[in-house]
Order: sequence, then C-alpha cells, then structure tokens
Amino acid sequence: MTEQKIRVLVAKPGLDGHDRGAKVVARALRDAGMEVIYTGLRQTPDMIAEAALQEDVDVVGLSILSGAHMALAPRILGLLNSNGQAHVKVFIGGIIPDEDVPRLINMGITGVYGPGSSTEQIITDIRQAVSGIAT
Ligand code: B12
Repeated sequence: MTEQKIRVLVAKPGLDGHDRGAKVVARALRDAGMEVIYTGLRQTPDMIAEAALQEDVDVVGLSILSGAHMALAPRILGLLNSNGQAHVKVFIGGIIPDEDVPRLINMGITGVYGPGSSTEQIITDIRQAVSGIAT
C-alpha cells in the first residue's frame, strides 16, 4: 500500500531576509518524512496562495520575523479560501507578540510558534492537524 505523505509549503512572505527559521523547520519536516516545498525569500501573498494551489499542499507554513504577520496572515487565508483551499491548515512561526497569538488563531491560523519552539512539537501538531494522512 502506498503511503500518502503530508505535503507542506514553507513560505517566507514579506521583504526581510530572515530565512534561518524557515530552513530549520523545512529540514525538520522533511526529515520527519513530509514532502516539503520551500518558496525562498520575498514572496507575496498571491505567490504563496498560487504555489499552495499548484503544489496541492495540505499545510502552508509561514515564517514571519518582520512584524508584518497581522497584515500578511489574513490576506493569505483569504486567498486560500477564494481558491477553494479552505481545508489547507496554516501555521505561522517567527517573531509574534503574545497578544497577537489569540487573534491569529481566531482568524483561522492553526498554530503559532515563536523563537526556540521545538521542531518535534511542530511535527506533532502538523500531523495532528492533518490526521488521516499518513507519516
Ligand atoms: C539572525 C538574525 C538576523 C540575520 C538573519 C540571517 C538569516 N539568513 O536568517 C541578519 C543579521 C541578516 C538580520 C538582519 C536584520 N534583522 Co534580525 N534577527 C536575527 C535574530 C538575532 C535571530 C533570528 C534567527 O535566525 N533565529 C534562529 C531561528 C532558527 O529561529 P526562528 O527564526 O525564530 O525560528 C523558530 C521559530 O520562530 C519557529 N519558526 C520560524 N519560522 C517558522 C515557520 C513555520 C512554518 C513554523 C511552524 C515555525 C517557524 O520555529 C523555529 C524553530 O524554533 C533575531 C532575534 C531573535 N531573537 O529571533 C533578529 C530579529 C528577527 N531581527 C530584527 C531586525 C529588526 C533586523 C533588521 C531589520 C535589523 C536592521 N535594522 O538592519 C535586519 C533586516 C535585514 C533584512 N534584509 O531582512 C528584529 C525583528 C523585529 C520585529 N519583528 O519586531 C529581531 C527580532 C531582533 C530584535 N529583537 O529586534 N537578522
């Protein structure tokens, strides 16, 4: 029987060059057996939503250290919804002030992770969020 791997788009929206966290998380997810596509730096919300559609991913992981998460997250969620991808789970990591976490969760983000977050926890949470899909 063929196993269906969890497909994750790791994306870096915004204009900053902080890409270490995105690369660390992308590698950890790949090592955990997921199919990972990394967009590279400086992606617009439209580019991210289009890549999510073309790659038919289960999860979009956004890495945002610029402080622009409250502007970028709703835009990306809106584009996923209008592309018929409301089922895609969206995770965010980076520099996210505590007071923004409940606001992000309320708008439909599945999980939020700050500096020092355990990649094991991220893997567990992604598997749980898309349960039904193997590995
Ligand atoms: C290294 C660093 C840099 C490096 C970046 C190198 C690189 N290629 O990434 C350099 C020196 C280039 C840099 C530059 C700047 N930086 Co800087 N930088 C940092 C620093 C010290 C560490 C970031 C880092 O790499 N951490 C290691 C990685 C592994 O951790 P992480 O990214 O946080 O990722 C973890 C989690 O956040 C989460 N995560 C991250 N992404 C994702 C994605 C998903 C899907 C998931 C699930 C989880 C997840 O999981 C990861 C594992 O635990 C932070 C301070 C800090 N404490 O974070 C400032 C910081 C991010 N930088 C900051 C600033 C302001 C800048 C500059 C604008 C400074 C300046 N005036 O020039 C410039 C911008 C330059 C540019 N072109 O973008 C600010 C941002 C402020 C804000 N957002 O409010 C910070 C917070 C410093 C500060 N305290 O002010 N920086």
